[in-house]
Amino acid sequence: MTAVDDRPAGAAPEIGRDRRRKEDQRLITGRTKWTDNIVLPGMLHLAMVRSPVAHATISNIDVEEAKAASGVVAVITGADIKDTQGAIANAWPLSAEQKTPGHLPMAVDRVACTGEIVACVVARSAAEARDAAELVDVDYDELPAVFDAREAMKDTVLVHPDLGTNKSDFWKLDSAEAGTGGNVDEAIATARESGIVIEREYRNQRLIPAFMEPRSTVVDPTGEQITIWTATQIPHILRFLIAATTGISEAKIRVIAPDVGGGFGGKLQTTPEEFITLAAARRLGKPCKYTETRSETMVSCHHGRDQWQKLTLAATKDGAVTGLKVELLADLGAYAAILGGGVPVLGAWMFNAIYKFPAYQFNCQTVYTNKTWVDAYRGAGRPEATFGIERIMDELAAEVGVDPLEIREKNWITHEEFPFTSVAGMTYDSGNYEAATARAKELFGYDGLRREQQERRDRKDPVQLGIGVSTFTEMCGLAPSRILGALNYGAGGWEHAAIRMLATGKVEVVTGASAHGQGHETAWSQIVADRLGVAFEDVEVLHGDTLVAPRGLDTYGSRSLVLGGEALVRAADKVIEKAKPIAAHLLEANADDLEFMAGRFGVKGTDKGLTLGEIAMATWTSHVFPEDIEPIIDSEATFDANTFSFPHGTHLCAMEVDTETGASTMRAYVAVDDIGTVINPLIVAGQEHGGIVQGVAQALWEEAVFDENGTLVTGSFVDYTLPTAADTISYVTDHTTTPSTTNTLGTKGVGEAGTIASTPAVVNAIVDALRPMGVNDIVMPCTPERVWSAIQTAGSDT
Ligand code: MCN
Repeated sequence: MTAVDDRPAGAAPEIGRDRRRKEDQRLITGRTKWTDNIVLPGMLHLAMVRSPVAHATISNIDVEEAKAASGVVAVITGADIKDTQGAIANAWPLSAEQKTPGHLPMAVDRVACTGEIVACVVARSAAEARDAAELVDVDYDELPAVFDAREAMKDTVLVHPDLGTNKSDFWKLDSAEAGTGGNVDEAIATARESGIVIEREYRNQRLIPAFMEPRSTVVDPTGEQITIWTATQIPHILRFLIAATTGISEAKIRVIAPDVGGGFGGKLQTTPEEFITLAAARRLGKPCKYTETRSETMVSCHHGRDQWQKLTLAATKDGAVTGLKVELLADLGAYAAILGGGVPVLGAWMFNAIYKFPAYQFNCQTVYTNKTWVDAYRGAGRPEATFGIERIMDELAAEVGVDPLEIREKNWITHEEFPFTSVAGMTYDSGNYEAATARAKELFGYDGLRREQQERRDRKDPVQLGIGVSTFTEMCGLAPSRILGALNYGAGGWEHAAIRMLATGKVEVVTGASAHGQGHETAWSQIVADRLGVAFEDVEVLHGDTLVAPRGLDTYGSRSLVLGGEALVRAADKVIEKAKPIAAHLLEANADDLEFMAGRFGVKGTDKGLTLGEIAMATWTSHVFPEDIEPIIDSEATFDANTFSFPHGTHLCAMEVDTETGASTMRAYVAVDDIGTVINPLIVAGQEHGGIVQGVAQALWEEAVFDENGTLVTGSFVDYTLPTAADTISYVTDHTTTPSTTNTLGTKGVGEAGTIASTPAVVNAIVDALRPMGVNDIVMPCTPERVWSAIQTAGSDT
């Protein structure tokens, strides 16, 4: 972790400076408005009644006993709010043919997974609501259910009988058909004859987002506007989808995301709970609050990943890849969530990763099962793809008998080849994989660790050392509207910023991004401070309230800096542009004789000048301006990029694996990411460390497990192994800098990089440790039991 820069306030430049986050004081002390802290006069509380069964029709709901319970004001069933509750929208169907089941926030007559809401109790206190929820008596007529995606493909048991199939959609990208490369089947056939073909099946297990603050919603239906406070990543998109599915005028809805305690994709959703709280508040005419318990989060927040991957890699005998075929089966769970099938399809442009494969085919089948629905979880589609390709590249290296880094170098796009259009048809603007890898090797002490590995092998040390390599690139800055439009996505990909110059010289920045832990207030202040030449401390950043920041598309897909940051730069430039004629007028100078430096317009060749603050004050006071000058210098800008930004990096991991017990311990982890210009290295380090641990957790610990009845076995932190600080080591992070050409700051996103790269780095390290024993795969999470079993199986095979 970098040291904190304690240069004096106002010292330029701000960009590239380690700034402690402005928002940390209130976040860490909890002295802020989390949604659950909001208390309104006469506010009522909701508790949800959730289905304990995975698939059933509801024959009766008896609410009488609950209604009579202490403090209860109402018990609401799906039938009561059938026409007013809105709907959970799927904004990203893969194609017009996608089979999408209707998804009401509260089930009316059938449930398709455990945890689905069938009724809610509204009471004067949360405790009374919860107690009474136990008294709601629901008769479920159980239906057959299917929990395994491969089994669901057979359509023997239907998740949604009305759809007639469990198959949601199929999506294909073929380089020969797209004209971006050769025919993959031919490449595989040729390799079978004279080269190498590696076929592998990988499982990307289901994960559960585990943010610190459980989801919570408060709705105040009184007054002209309905106000909704909610712990969400997407206040703007939520407002739009509530309006679109309930018929309430968008102008009558104000959504506020107060400080939000993490999301990791889990709050990139329009949740049933939000819609139900809204419906209850409107029905009763009173403010209503709902805050979930952690167990409810586990079963009802959408889950992530859950893919079965089949990869076929064709190569020459010396390891030059000639083709890659990917066949994905993605488990959507019971419903198509907001991004739903769109998430696995992002893999179409990611499986080819940093490599120049001559032929490529990506096939993605999405399928419904009777489990919690699946959607974006940090990295969304890109970690899954990176896992598959980085695992199989290691297998190729083993087959050829060379170092895993050598096989990557043989196949990657060289620095001179940028800009490079990949075999998947995506043009990467910039990158330098050689530089990032060289730096990672140096920090890691690669050659020394390889020597130690050999020594341990030679002396048959029961604790073997494995070295895991993972290179990656990702497409972030989700996403250019033109690309999203081509992919059937139901929203644009621009971002908005406004800058208000206040009379006192302070600067108010309004951003459409909606941070929930990423430190935008700090980074945005740094950008504005540099661009306008004002003090970092004088910039206030407002966000997450559709009344204050009416334009925005929120925070996900590591989009906020590359899009929102660039919008901010453009708004700042407009402020300067608007201020110039005012400065000329006030200074009685010709505008052409003015130069803007460090926040001040100076008349060239004189010491006369005015700061932006002084100009803002002049626009506030009764100064009279000529008619052709608008007496205000506030500005706004919207930015929509031409393409994604493509961060990349090389992650190296050393794992010590006890071959007698199967226990794996991390010894070292180095991440060198190239994210272009770094605005705040301290924030970036935090993003990388947090991201890496999430990926490591997928490799080693986390997995959502359902039993044969569709009950979530890992429904609490007792069974779902979320790592703590005690389970991690301190990762070494560093950067190389190849500026992005997609925005003037030259930045690329970092919010997901660590998660994308780290999972294969860890698994590759464990497999690398055990490869001499005949192990070439371990299913995630690589628990000691699984590692031990893999060793035993390999031993009995040889
Ligand atoms: N940054 C920087 N220089 C760069 C790139 C980024 O200084 N070259 C800074 C940015 O200014 C910003 C932060 O790093 O403060 C992350 O920026 P960016 O990569 O644009 O990502 P977003 O702000 O759009 O955040 C989304 C991303 C995602 S998709 C998930 S998931 C995620 C993540 O951010 N969830 C998080 N990081 C998280 N961090 C916290 N604490 N909590 C979450 O829920």
